[in-house]
Amino acid sequence: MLKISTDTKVAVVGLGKSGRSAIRFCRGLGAAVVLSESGRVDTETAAWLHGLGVLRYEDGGHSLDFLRCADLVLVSPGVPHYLPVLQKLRQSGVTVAGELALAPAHLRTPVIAVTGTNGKTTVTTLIGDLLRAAGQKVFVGGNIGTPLTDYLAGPQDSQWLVLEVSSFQLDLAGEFTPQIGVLLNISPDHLDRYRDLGDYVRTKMRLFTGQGAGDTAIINYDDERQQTFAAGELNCQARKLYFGHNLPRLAGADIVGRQVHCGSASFALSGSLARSPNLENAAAAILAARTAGCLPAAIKQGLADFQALPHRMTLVAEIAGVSYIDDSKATNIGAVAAALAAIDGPVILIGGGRDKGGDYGLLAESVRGKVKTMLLIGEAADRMAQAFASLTNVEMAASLAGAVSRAAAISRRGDSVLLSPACASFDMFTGYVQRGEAFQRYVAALG
Ligand code: UMA
Repeated sequence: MLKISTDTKVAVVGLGKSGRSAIRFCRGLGAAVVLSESGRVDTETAAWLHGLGVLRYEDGGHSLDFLRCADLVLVSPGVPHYLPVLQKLRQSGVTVAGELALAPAHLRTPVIAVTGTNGKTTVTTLIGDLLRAAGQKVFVGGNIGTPLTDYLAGPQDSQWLVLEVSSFQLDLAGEFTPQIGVLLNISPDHLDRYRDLGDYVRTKMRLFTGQGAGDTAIINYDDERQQTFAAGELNCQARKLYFGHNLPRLAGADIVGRQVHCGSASFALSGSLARSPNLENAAAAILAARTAGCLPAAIKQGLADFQALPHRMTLVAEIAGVSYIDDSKATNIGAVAAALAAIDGPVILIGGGRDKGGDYGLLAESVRGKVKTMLLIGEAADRMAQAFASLTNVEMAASLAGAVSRAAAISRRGDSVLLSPACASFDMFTGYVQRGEAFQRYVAALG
């Protein structure tokens, strides 16, 4: 078990949110800490490091000589775990881990961990809301934006820790084991980081592998990949519960129309939770909350109060009978397929951005007959144009602003203009939030 003490020499790799939090946590326990960062450390940051007692750092890259003085190399999620320097460190006996690996020794609160390709943030937030509605004290964190080590460094006074967990975090999770693990769905994503889809699927299933008989694995019954894995390779002792449609004699949350039946209780969903994929997300969250002991009445209250998160199928405006929808969070193919399935009527789709190595061909059936024009922006535009030119009318746009004004010019009453990019945003924006906000501004300017 990975335990930090005053005797531990830690090298933190990457100085983003996770790295900064890890430094605070390790220094708080009196460990000797150094930092390795691929970017530049400016004078203000150097002063911050110095103030925390981090007396040595390297920037502009990661070197073996610098890192091998550590007992533990603590790697930020955005740093690929297969970097040659990390592999060499492992070979020479240095422990290389991510923040989740610190949980077994340092965490005193039970964990509900949520992973999946899409819907993680919504489900993590919703589970937090449902537990709070049931009067529980909850800390919500992880990939959602507050690193686990922030919680570890504090009083740990919550009854439950609800963690959004990314595949990047699972790559180096060590013996991390949640009491309740929720796997929402798996579709191709991050194939610029994983060898192939199988590699990505195995990483996601890692959530369950250490679980014991007292733990619960919540699995998507409708997801064939999970079914196959659960029936075969998944070797865990946990109780398995399922969410999905028409569960045959399986314990879990059964979705029938807009209702979720869970044991003897039924939950009627409304608003944004009543439509796919949020319907499935809500079923997973209800099941997790019931497993954590929440009573149906409290769950119903939490569901009724839930506010949909921004940039996920958000209706921005209706102008001249055309709906403008911001789905900037759709950074992969599965999310775009779900978005298109949720819209009735013709769609003008704005897509593109930084390519993540996915197979756009998987969207062929979703696009055919539904997308009347595709407006492409960013680095992936050429690759996407090749994939879709035979299926729909494809046009290139120099910017998101240009794509919005072109969409307004060609749209007709009853159409939807959908920003659902299938790509990361980092070629043109700081993140999906900035991209979605820009879309909303351009749409407002049309009005
Ligand atoms: N860096 C290196 N070496 C490298 C690569 C990066 O030193 O080889 C440095 C960068 O220069 C930068 C730092 O590492 O200074 C960035 O670290 P990071 O990318 O791990 O980012 P953090 O700010 O620590 O944020 C991370 C998660 N980021 C990623 O997984 C890419 C955040 O998830 C998470 O909210 C945060 O920890 C708190 O837990 C974001 C994300 O995009 C939202 N996640 C992906 C997703 O949801 O698809 C997985």
